Amino acid sequence: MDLAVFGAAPRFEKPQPVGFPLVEPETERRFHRLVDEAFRRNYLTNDGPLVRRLEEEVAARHGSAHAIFMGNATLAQLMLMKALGLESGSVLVSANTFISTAHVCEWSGLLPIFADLDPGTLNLDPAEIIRLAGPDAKAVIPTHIFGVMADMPGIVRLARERGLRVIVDAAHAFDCDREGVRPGGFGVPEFLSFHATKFFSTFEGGAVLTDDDGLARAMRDLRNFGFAGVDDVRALGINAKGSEMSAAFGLASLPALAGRRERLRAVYEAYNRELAGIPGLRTHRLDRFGTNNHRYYAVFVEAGFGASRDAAVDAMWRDNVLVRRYFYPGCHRMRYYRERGIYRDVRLPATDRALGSIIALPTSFDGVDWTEGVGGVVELLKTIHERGGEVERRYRETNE
Ligand code: T4K
Repeated sequence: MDLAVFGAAPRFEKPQPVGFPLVEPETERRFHRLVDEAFRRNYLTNDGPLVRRLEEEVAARHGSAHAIFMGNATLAQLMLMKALGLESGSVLVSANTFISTAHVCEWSGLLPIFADLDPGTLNLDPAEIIRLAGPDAKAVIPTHIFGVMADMPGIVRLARERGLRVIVDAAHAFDCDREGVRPGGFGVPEFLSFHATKFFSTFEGGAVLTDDDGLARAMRDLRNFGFAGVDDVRALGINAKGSEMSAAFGLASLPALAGRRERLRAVYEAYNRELAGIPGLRTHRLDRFGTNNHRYYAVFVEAGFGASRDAAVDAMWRDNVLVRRYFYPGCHRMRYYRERGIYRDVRLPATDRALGSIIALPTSFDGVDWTEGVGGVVELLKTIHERGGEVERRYRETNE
């Protein structure tokens, strides 16, 4: 096959993003029924019955006492940090995470200290707690990247020894587990994201999972301006509520999750099988320590592939496969942080190595079925490898 980078027609007619929203026809029909119900009830937001039902379902699925639904995961993290009284000092954050994880620390008045990753999981390396936790450290925030859960037993033990709080970015980890333990099950609060492109979505949305009744209560007040009751404000809250429409979409999606899991697992296995023989392309294992929702799929472009990672990414975009380099270049190298003196000398070699070679591939496809989608992506990667020298030259010519 020829490549679009050499003038051929794109392999896919429609752009294929890594995270195309998952909306089955039956999900859409259920959503409309729930929205009709909400209109008839004339109750659209502020802790309504659909939000409450969603919270019960999400908590039960994860074996947590509470799920507190919010406008998105960023706000969920912010409310959680506020409820825990984290307002000054520093906090250890994995550099390999979405930028919001670090930004929320700054919004909360804490200084993020960026930690290196464990190459096997791409998650915060627990040994970094020993290296980086200074006297003003208050907390550590690991992220379960691509649903592979962090070494929670190791992290919780080291953090407790140093008097640090642990809160967890479980944005990718809905329905995932580590040796049977789900997010929220390690004795520390975790927050989920229900963004449109996630395994489970409420358009925008997120939730904190916790077994702590007091913490749950505090977050419910904080998300609603700090109201503890009618005309009774007891905390500096904000508006972090999720609406009944968002909850309706979540509830409508729940019955479809078993089917999604099956389909995404089939995609994961097909990629593993078909990419195995391509030299210089290493696949990221998602289910070594537990089950995964397989919403993400990642490969590493290494020596022997023939083209660089960025040349491969450029070629794939031209063929309408909108692969991403999640979470390149790492929070520590984002301009906002990098240009400040305190971050200039941060060295995280394992993070730089992983994020310099990673490509996240689509796991759902627009306008083609998944077998054809996976087949097309694999064919593209094979061709880019076979014509690696030319792909690299063309990339350099067009980017000089
Ligand atoms: N922690 C972690 C580890 C996270 O990954 C995230 C969010 C958070 C915390 C914070 O969660 P929230 O506060 O958002 O609940 C997207 C999402 O905006 C972000 O929510 C998500 N992580 C992140 C991994 O992905 P971008 O900048 O990559 O999104 P964008 O707009 O480039 O979209 C990705 C692709 O999906 C595009 O090719 C377009 C396509 N797309 C997107 C949407 C929204 C569609 O085809 N349809 C759509 O409706 O951040």
